[in-house]
Formats: sequence, C-alpha cells, structure tokens
Amino acid sequence: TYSTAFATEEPITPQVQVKYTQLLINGKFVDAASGKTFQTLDPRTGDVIANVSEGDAEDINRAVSAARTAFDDGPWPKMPPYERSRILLRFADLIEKNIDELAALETWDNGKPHEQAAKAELPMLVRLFRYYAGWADKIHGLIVPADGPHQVEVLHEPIGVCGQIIPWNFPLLMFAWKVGPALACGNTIVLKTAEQTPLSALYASKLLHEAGLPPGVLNIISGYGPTAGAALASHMDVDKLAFTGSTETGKIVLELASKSNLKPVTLELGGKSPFIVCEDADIDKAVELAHFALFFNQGQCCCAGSRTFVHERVYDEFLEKSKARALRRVVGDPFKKGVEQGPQIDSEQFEKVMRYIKSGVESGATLESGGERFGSKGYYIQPTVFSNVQDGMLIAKDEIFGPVQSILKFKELDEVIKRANSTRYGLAAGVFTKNIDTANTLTRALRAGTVWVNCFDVFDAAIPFGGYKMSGHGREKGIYSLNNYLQVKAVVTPLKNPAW
Ligand code: TXE
Repeated sequence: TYSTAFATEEPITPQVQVKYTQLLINGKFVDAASGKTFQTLDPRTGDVIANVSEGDAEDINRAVSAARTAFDDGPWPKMPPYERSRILLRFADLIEKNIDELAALETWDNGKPHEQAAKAELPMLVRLFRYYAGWADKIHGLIVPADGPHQVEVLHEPIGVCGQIIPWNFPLLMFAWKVGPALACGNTIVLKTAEQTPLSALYASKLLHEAGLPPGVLNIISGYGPTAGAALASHMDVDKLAFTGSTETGKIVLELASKSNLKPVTLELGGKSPFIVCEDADIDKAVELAHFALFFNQGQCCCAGSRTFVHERVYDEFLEKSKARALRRVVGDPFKKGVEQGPQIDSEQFEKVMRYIKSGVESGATLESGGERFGSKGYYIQPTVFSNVQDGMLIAKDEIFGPVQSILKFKELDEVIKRANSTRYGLAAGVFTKNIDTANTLTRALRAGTVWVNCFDVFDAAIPFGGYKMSGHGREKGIYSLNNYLQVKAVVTPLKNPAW
C-alpha cells in the first residue's frame, strides 16, 4: 500500500544552500592538499548534493599542526574559563538562530525527518552547548592532605590536541557530544566527520568561529575512514582520541592508537539492546515505545531497542498492536510534514538491512509486516516486524541498524535476564513494568550503560551515555565526559609549617 503513491512523488526541494564544502583548518576553509573531492549524496534519490574536499593524511597533518599551535601558543587553553564559557553560550544562541538551515542540511545529507531534526535534535544541541558552557568555569582541582609536611595540589588541565571521529546517524549531535566537553575543558580539536554526512558540521563550525572561537582550536576534516580517520587515530601528536561508530572500526582505531603513541581512547560503539515488556506493563504504552525505540531515526541508532522481549501472557496482544503500529508508520520524503521515517543513509546500509531481512525469513522468523523496499528510488525500506524470533538467529544477534523489529517471547524473569545479557553488546536496555520490585531487579541485573524504565531514548546533556562490553569504553555527556578531556597533575610542595 505504501509504494504506489510514493513512486510518483517528486522530492521536495530543500530550503537551504550548501555554502561550505572545503576543509576547515586554522580558522579558514581550504581545499584538500591533493585537490581531491568526493560526492555527498541525497539518500532520497542517490543524487549528488555537493562535491566536498576530500582530506587525507596530509590534511590531517596540517590540521593537527594547527591544533597543536593553538594549544601550545594560542589563547584558548589559557583563556579565563568564563571567556570560553561565553563563546560557547554565544554559539548556542547562533545555533538557535540558524536551526532552519542546520536542520535542512541535516535532513538533506542524512535523510532523517526534518521535524525530528528541527524540533528534537537541534534543541538538544543548543542545550548541550549551554550545559558545557556552564562547566567551563567550574572545572577545578583538589587540595589533598598527604603524609609528611607536604601540600599536594591536584590540577585538572586540558589534555591537549583531541582527535575525534564521528558517524553519520546523528551528524550534529555526535559533533556536539565530542566538541562540547573538549572545548569546555580548554582543548583543541581535529574532528573527522563521516563521509556520508560532511555538510552540517562545517556549517556549525563556521557559526562557532562567528561566536569568537580562535583559529586552530577546532579543525574539521571531511574524508574517508581508512585514509583521514586512520591518519588521525595513529597521529603521534594527537593526545586523545574519541570515536563513535561500529565495533569493528572501534577495534581498528584502538589498535592504531596503541601502535602509535598510546593516546587514551574513548569508544562509543554498536549495540543490540533489549526492550523487556513484563506481563504487568501498560501494553499500549509499551507498544508505542518499543516501536519508537526501534524505528526512531530509520532504526539507525546505536541504542535501538532491537530485541523486543515480551512476556508470553501479553505476547499475542503486543504483537497484533505492534504490527498495526508499524503498518501505520508514515514513510516518505523526510522534508514532508508528518513523515516519521525517511530513507536509510546510503546504498551500502540499505543492502545490509535487506540482507538481514532475507536472513530473518530464511532462519524461520515470521515476517509480520514490511520486508521490502519502499517506493522506487532512494534508500527507503518498509517498516518491518518479525515475530517468533529465536535468540540464535542472526537478526537477534547482529546490529541491523535499520527499520526491522524483532519480537521474542519469554516466560520467567530470570530467563529474560540471562537472555537479555547474552550478547557481546551492552549499550542500553528498556524495562516495562508497573511492579517496583521487578523494575529494581531488572535495572540491577542488566549489563548495559543505560536502563530506561517505562520510557526510552530519554537523552539529556547531563545524563552519561556509553557501553558495557563491546559497546565501548568510557562515558560521554554529563560530568563524565569532562574526565575524558582532562589531565590530572599532582603538585607536591614541602610545607615549612605543617601545623595549620
Ligand atoms: O561505520 P564505521 P559504517 C554501525 C552500524 C552500521 C555499521 C557500519 O551497525 O551498519 O556500523 O557503518 C570512520 N580508521 N554503526 O561503516 O566504519 C568513518 O569514516 C579510522 C554504529 O559507517 O564505524 C566514520 O567517520 N576511522 C554507530 C566513522 O569511522 C575510520 C554509528 C564510523 O564509521 C576507519 C555508525 C578507520 N580504518 C555505524 N574506518 C553507532 N555506534 O552509533 C571508518 N572510519
């Protein structure tokens, strides 16, 4: 029913111009040293949006050297923290003023619904920069009592030049999670965007310079992983690396960091998060949130609730309602009002998701809805629901990263705890119950960095986020992100008169 209406529609023309396509090094937009460019594509059609400068190892060298100079000789790390805070606050104001352009670029390059970008993601970006602006002048060390007549000061210093590598699913939010805390702490940055979505970070960085950021403090390199990304991860003059992306690439960058200069690494990687619906849950709410947990952002969320465990007593009702909800999901041009789901990011991800759908059918899961391409152009996929999913099936084990919901049945609490934890991942979990004892048992037993109880995907600048097991190392956001971007120095001084 979806496809015929859609196939005849022309894509809506985005209300924004692509102004910035070059690399941003030392406060200036410049071509890649090689002169090369690559195409960034519109996921609605596969058409070219723009040609973007393609950075590689030489550009990473130029950017790291600018960031090094800005750190060693520039005003940024030594600036009174209140001044840094004010620049971040001015940037937040400028994001607010430019929400329409930024959201339009984000939708055009990524395919996410424009309403989602403009009304949910961009306001979170504003909030996050204001939150970290608040920290900038509240980062201070300790005075520690030590044995003997010594005074010990513990200084919290910026860590230095930070390399940051981000993915394409939330280009601006990932930019914010990385850049916000690093700048608040007084560091300088070389950030590599994902090759699928280079546009919005360039626009945002221009605004950050308008807000007063000194040149060289934030450098943006567009380009590919094995060239630009690998050069950044293995650079000898980068003091810290932060990465968000696949677990496979996470292993590569950790190895590059260890083989080069042992820079500390934070990793935010994939997931296969359980969403547990107990028999006493509010079923209508659980259906809606399980749907949201999986299908939000075309299913391209690291914390997607991609294993929906439902108690056997409510399974049939839950399944019928989930299927009906998926069939009602509004798929179409992400610029159109009311659209809930746009295209997948690119042909590679589209093919990957379609392979998993095929594998689900072949392994004996029941296809309840969807399962096919949506429309005739671009990378749209019908909202797909599988029931009768077993733990051993690939669709229950691998991160699909697409609009494919897998519903599994359970009987006992102990059983579902074991099954939910039986994964190499540990990013997030959802728990639906009205019983406080059940909730407490599950929140303690689940091995995941976030457990949402009777809610899902609640994000806030102050809430830490990150994974257990192969979902990553370390936490981002909140106070926890600051530690990633600070060095700790103990200064020990003899005291002439220890009596005080
Ligand atoms: O990820 P990559 P891809 C998962 C999701 C998806 C799969 C593949 O399952 O289907 O990963 O997506 C850079 N050295 N996630 O291939 O490769 C790359 O240029 C240094 C989950 O897009 O991890 C990009 O900037 N960098 C995830 C970034 O790594 C390298 C979000 C992420 O790309 C590199 C995205 C290299 N050798 C995908 N190779 C999440 N946790 O949210 C690539 N990169």
